[in-house]
Amino acid sequence: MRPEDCLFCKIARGDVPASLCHSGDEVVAFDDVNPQAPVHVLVIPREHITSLEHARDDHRSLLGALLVVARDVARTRGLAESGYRTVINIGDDGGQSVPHIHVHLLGGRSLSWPPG
Ligand code: DGP
Repeated sequence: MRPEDCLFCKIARGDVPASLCHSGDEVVAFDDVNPQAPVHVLVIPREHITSLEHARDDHRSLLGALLVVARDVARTRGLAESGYRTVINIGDDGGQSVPHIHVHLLGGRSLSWPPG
């Protein structure tokens, strides 16, 4: 998919509205439109990477940055003590529906395990 056609690239560029909670040089975070928990934030790179499976070895630092932003948003939303979950869905069996890598940050309630 071309970045011009990608929904999350459009959100990162500001072409599609979203409730942003982080907007950095490399990483953007925003509330999920269909929240599965009281806090449900998506953390994405500005660079279009289709999925973790499409990430290159030299994306190592950027992939780490996604988790650091997720942690910081979790702290800002008051989840540090209660706990939270980060999830990356990959491909069809992983349940990925938007082909732009994203970390789900979920919290604010007790989350069951294992996932379905
Ligand atoms: P996944 O299934 O892992 O690819 O998660 C995609 C998530 O993206 C899903 O939880 C719903 C969310 N989502 C889809 N479209 C939009 C949108 O236009 N805006 C926002 N904020 N979230 C979206």
